[in-house]
Amino acid sequence: MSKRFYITTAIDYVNGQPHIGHAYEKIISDVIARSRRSLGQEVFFLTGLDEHGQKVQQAAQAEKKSPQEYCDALAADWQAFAKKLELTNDDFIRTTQPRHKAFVQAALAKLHAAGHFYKAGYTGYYSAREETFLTEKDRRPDGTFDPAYGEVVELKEENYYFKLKAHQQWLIDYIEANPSFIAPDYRRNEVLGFLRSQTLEDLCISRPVARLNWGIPLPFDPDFVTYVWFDALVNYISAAAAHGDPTVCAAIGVEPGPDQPPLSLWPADIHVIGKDIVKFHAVYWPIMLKAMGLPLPKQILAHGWWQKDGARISKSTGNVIDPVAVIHEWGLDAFRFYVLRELDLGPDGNWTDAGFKSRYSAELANGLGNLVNRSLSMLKRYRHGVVPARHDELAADAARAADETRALLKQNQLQSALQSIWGLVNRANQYVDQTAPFKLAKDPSQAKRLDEVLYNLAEACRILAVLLQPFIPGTAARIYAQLGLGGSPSTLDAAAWGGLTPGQTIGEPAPLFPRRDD
Ligand code: ME8
Repeated sequence: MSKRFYITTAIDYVNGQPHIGHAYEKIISDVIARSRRSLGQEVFFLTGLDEHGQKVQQAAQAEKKSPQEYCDALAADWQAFAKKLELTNDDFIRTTQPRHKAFVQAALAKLHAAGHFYKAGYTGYYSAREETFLTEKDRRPDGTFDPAYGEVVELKEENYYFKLKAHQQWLIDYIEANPSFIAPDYRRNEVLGFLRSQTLEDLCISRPVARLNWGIPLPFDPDFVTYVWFDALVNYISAAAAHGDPTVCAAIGVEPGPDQPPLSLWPADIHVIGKDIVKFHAVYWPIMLKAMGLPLPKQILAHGWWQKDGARISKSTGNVIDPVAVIHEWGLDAFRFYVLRELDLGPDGNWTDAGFKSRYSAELANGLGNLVNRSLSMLKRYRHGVVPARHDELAADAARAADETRALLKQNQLQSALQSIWGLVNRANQYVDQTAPFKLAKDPSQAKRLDEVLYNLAEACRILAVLLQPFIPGTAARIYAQLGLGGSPSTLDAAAWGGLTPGQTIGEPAPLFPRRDD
């Protein structure tokens, strides 16, 4: 049983509709998953929903629904959204599924039996919005708490705590010894800075049922439910167990799920998450895994946050971007392309409608779209759509783009890979202008030269489809269809020059990204 490349996303809270930030994270993860498949790896891509906790309970109450009814209705929308984005996820986990709940309880029972928890009283401050306890240290200089915490109330209650302190030095050593564990580097440095300067507080892993009952009951004390983050993080391994992962099943002592043959998934290769939840993934999660006797994921990859017109996206100020509306108006691939091309993996991004239209027009309509359309239309017009004899004038340019793309995809450098691919788009468009096939067509003595140019252009289009497949798979399939090739490109190996067979007839050229005046 060979281990699959296992990639996960954050699981989203089901307390509203998906927004650009959710879409972005899932698209990045999908591109990485598709890239790995195109590099020949077996992949398992997991995404899903975080359905427990106070936020969800409150949102359900506001709609006068039971939390489960509320989650079921929204989960259908979110799953439809994943389809709309054409995500190639292999599973979709919901933390209210029996398979997940039973696993969380098994993990809690194991940790409890091994003495990792203790019960203690607490008096202090609590933010319901962030589902987190606050201390005096969290106050701002003027004595108030950040408005992001919402209403902060004073609480006095007993809870179960997970001993974190004892693992602090081990975690520092681990992060230092494994520089690629947290990416990008500046996030790793933030985590190290935090761990070196502050003593870890033990993590409260329960909530009293009297205050919050929408959660997974602690298996060893029915008066408590599991803290939503403890429940949520475990999704990465409960899903692995559900598919029979032997490492996870053995560590927690659960029966493997029904998959035959069972899948080997853990440790995850990449957890893709947003910058706001790095502490949960790079501090709490590694310690939880260590306590459970499991290896750590290979990488926590933290992306930045989108803003709109330079301001935080917020429903109350109205500066939201509805991904479904953008996709409806411009098409899925225009949306996927923009978020991947505009924002490198790490820093924050700024969505502007003008920026979106400008990339659509320059890079998609006038760049890629124009190249494919004029190349194939000329082949149709001048050669009845029959591919001429092989010629290698653009072969070196195509090989460079393919080599660069391959190397960049291995490092999850998605934006740079697109830049490299557009190097070939621009080169091929320039080649059309330099060779002027429309002029060659008027001169019968130039027939051989015209054949050469048309082959180079059609083959460059084919290679672009191969390279673009992980990013804009629908467009890649359309280019293939217009070239008269079946299906869609599957592996990057197909980017070798000369794949187009002379004598073969192409399909019907049609604009990929129609020019828009608005
Ligand atoms: O944090 N730009 O869920 P969530 C980019 N359930 N990314 C954004 C964003 C923005 N404007 N807003 C949110 C949770 N995100 C937990 C995760 S994982 C075990 C549990 C990202 O719905 C955010 O950074 O609040 C996170 O990675 C993801 O969307 C889900 O956020």
